[in-house]
Amino acid sequence: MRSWPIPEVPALPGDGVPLTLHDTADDRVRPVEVPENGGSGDPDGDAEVGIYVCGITPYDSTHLGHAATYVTFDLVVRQLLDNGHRVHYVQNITDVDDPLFERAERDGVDWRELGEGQTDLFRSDMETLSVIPPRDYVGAIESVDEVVGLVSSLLEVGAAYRLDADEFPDIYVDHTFTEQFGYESRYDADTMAELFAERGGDPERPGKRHPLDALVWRAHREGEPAWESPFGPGRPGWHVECSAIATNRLGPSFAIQGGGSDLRFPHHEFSAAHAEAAHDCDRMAGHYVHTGMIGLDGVKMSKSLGNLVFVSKLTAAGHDPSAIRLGLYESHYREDRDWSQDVLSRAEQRLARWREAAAQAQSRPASEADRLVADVRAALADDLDTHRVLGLVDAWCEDTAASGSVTTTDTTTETTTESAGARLRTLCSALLGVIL
Ligand code: 5CA
Ligand code: ZN
Repeated sequence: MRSWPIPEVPALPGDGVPLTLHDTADDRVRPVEVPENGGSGDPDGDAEVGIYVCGITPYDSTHLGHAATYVTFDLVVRQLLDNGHRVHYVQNITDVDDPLFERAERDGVDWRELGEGQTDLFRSDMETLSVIPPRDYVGAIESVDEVVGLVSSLLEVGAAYRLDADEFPDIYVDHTFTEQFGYESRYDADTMAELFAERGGDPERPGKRHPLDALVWRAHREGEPAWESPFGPGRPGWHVECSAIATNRLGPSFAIQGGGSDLRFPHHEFSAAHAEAAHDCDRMAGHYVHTGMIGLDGVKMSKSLGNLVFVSKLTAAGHDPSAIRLGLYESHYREDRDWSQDVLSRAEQRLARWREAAAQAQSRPASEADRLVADVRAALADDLDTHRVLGLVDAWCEDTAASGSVTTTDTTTETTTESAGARLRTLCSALLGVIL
């Protein structure tokens, strides 16, 4: 599926700082594993850093929670590019799923049209926010064959089984097939059982080997879309969609699997387990990275409460996309955090101050920004510490404002294309996606 245009990402002089990120599975911050020749431009593609981020289910897009998650992984991509790595970024669109059908039914629209329209809106919001697009942007509809292939492999190795006795011969995966099941989320059995039931699982379904086994192929029901397969007409389960799309493009194991913390369990646990069972590998992703949930004025932003703030509404009202980014950078990406009018106002004031400082520093040598560039790189490399980044740039801008009236005696700066102001703009654009 087409994604959206690539924003301009200027090259920042100097050396990048290797990225460390928190991994949910190990519960610690550690270096992102990069293939040995990751920066060598090896044309066979082996040397790329593989990233898979779970994409939207296309309705109610793009709210600030979605934006926060995709902007976070955009920082990851920018940071890896700054280190000279080649990145293979893959993202899906869950354009076949129950919540989408339910919303289409409620609104009296066709589910395909709803999905396409909302995916279009998402693309334009990502473009507005200067988010670097995935190289592969893949819908569930267009990857049904891939899921069929993976389900076939799961049946072949004996990990999957069908409910033969049932009216609907759905296919499930025995979650005990891989010994490492549970390593990704690290939840105990009770928590897993609770979250599985809460987040789309069907523990009570008769005929399953274990309550926790997850559906990978849902046999056709009247009124539901279906595709042909060797195991009869039906449609893909949710978790296996991401296993198939990710591993078919990035291989059985790759650097980063990302998404919001609501996907820590069951979604990422099962996506990994299905892939590991089919490919006989120990660990699908080197890092499982999860963003905190965005709330609105103290209440979790949720589709059911309808307390959603949409990117497109904010930008239509004249709010600058760079201010939206700065608002999201106020707190650490792993924290559950609030969006509010105050956050946006503070971000708009900050953006204005940074722009003013960039203009004032136009007549100063670029070397005056060297320290700032190094410090910002280090803060981002430290598990994306955007809060620290804002403090660093704020302080630099304050210093610039305080000494703004002093005119430089260095006449060469007048003719240099790179001034401290230009360097600040390059820094913000390249690493933060913020346009000054
Ligand atoms: N299609 C699936 C993933 S395969 C899905 O979860 N879709 S979604 O539309 O519900 O969410 C898209 C992404 O935004 C997911 O990574 C999800 O974790 C993240 N997300 C959803 N709500 C929030 C929120 N309030 N705050 C932060 N991230 C959120
Ligand atoms: Zn997913």
